[in-house]
Amino acid sequence: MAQTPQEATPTTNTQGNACGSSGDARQQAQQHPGLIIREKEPENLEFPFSTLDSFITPNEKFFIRSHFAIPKLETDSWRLKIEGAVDQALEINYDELLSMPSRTIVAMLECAGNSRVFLVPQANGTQWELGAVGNAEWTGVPLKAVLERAGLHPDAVEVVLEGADTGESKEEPKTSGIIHFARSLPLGKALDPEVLLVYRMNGVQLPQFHGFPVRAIVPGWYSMASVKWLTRIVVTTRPFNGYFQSSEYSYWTRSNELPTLMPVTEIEIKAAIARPAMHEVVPANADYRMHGAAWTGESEVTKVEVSIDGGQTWDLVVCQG
Ligand SMILES: Nc1nc2c(c(=O)[nH]1)N[C@H]1C(S)=C(S)[C@@H](COP(=O)(O)O)O[C@H]1N2
Ligand SMILES: [Mo]
Repeated sequence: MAQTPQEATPTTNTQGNACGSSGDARQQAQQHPGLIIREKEPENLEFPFSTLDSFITPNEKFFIRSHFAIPKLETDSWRLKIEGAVDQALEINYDELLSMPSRTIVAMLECAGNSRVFLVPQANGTQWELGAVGNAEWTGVPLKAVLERAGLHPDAVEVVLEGADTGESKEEPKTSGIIHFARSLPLGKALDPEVLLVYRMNGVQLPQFHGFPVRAIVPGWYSMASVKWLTRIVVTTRPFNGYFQSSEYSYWTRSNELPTLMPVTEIEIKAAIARPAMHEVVPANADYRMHGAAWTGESEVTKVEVSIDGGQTWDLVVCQG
């Protein structure tokens, strides 16, 4: 995530809407004092984007997006199953995963629903402002290495990543009972050496809310692809059309004049201003340093411009990172 220089004294305000509510909410605010609560059960918490002051987002400020209750897993009993169209189904334990060659990369996560609150007309779903996004350093084992260990069948087409978390939607679109969170990757993406099975985030053990003990990180894709609390990998010979890539995180398009439902994948180019924050009053006739961030999915940001006259003229922004 490229970002512009920061202001000297960034604010460290906002506990969001946590103030003055129930004991639960207070406990929540204490547990995540740096985040804005969007939903309490399950925890959906937003990074206050106006406090952006570093290229890497610290763990305690990293947004949390969960569909179901957070599963409580332990390293001792954790197993990762690899099955489906493979030569040898595998079950890997935590120590085995950690003993495999690892990689450390910086990758950003952005929720596909980030900035939803600004949509006109209003859209259903969590009303994220700018902060369902973050940048972290991740350490883990390439998914590719685990798939190669299992041996892919020649007719394999996709790799489904399944989380240990389960739940049910009783409202439309319903889920036909209890389901796991799961998403698939086409084989080409699954074999990208930067797609990792991650157990460390910003130099510490992966925090529970971010998928402890192991999650996938799929750089360049909206972060519904980065499955947390990963416990099962299924290699399929047909495209998967699970709930989280058909009823959710998908869009209608046309191919050969036929309407087709496509899963959401690559992150779109975007720039966001951290300061001035929304509704912030900027002093007249004084210097003011604006800052923010710009990012893309699988390409590079080459330049960022800013306009302070409603788009009539544009100035180049200094980028770092
Ligand atoms: N198992 C599981 N993985 C998941 C989710 C989930 O609900 N369950 N949410 C996804 C979505 S929509 C997002 S935006 C990211 C958020 O990751 P974070 O909470 O670490 O920021 O996790 C993804 N992985
Ligand atoms: Mo998301």
